[in-house]
Amino acid sequence: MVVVLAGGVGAARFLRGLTAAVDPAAITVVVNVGDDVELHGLRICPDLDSITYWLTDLVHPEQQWGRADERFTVRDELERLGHEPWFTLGDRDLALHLHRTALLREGVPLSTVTADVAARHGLALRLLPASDDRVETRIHTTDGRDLGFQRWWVGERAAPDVADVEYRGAATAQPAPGVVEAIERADAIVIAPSNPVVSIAPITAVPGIAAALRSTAAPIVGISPIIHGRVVRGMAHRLLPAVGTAVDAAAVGLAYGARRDGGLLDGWVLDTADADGLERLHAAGLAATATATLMDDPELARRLARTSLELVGVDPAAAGRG
Ligand code: FO1
Repeated sequence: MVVVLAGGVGAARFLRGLTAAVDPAAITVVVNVGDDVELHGLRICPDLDSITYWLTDLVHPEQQWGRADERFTVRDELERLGHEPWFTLGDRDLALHLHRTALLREGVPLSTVTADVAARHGLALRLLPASDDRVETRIHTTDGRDLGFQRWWVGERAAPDVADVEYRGAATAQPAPGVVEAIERADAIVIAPSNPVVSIAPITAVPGIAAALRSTAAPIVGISPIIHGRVVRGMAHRLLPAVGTAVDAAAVGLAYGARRDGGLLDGWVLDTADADGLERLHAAGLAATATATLMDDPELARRLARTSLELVGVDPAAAGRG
């Protein structure tokens, strides 16, 4: 069984490759909930939804979030009712938020709601939110404001400089049911090429998850979300400096750290453009390789998934039987 720690879009592309290399029934994805936002009384889970829409070919292909073939009649009416449309919710997407929020209001845990939605979309792999508790990524800006992640990223286009990032609620959050067991039983754990600061860190900030990652016998391999000093998508370059990490593929791997030094990783995968970083990674006790990490097509993503598992001695076929 393969466990993947995942955020949104970068992870979804990788997962499309992983499901071609490993039986989806043997994949558990632990998904970030720090991006979640409450709007119009609805709980919106961008990372869970992006992965679901991507893997079921429902995602809006250019945006890579939200639904394709979408209409915005509700958004337009809300605007007439005085609601500023800073966060675009299409009609089809809204149906999911209404469905999820109604179940949450009845006391159904987010993990159960997620399993329900995944089943209705015919997802073969298992999606788990990192926690059923609220973990909220807050951006503290250098001009003294405390912004919800979406307000900073979407509302202000990531313009305000970042002083630091807070994962509010993480310290007391419990891993969602199944997360610790999946990590303990895994044949391999993959840190997807997601944003280290706002996608992966809110997951590992949950104490029970960090402890399970430290104690599991499964090897842990990550893929750099940075290629040649640049993010593939999103805004990690605006956040890494705020947490003291250079916008550099090897630096991110070293920031996650080698397990022998109490860090997270056994292996780190760089893009061929960053092969000069391999030496630093080996010196830190990490297995490391450089390969094509830009997942422009499913075949490249499949090869990347295989290379990542093989780097830490895991045969994708065997992992698929776990
Ligand atoms: N991103 C935007 O840049 N603008 C939006 O209006 C927007 C709306 C939105 C609605 C639902 C959803 O699931 C995602 C949405 N996103 C939007 C993307 C979102 O900010 C990102 O997917 C993640 O939170 C960052 O990875």
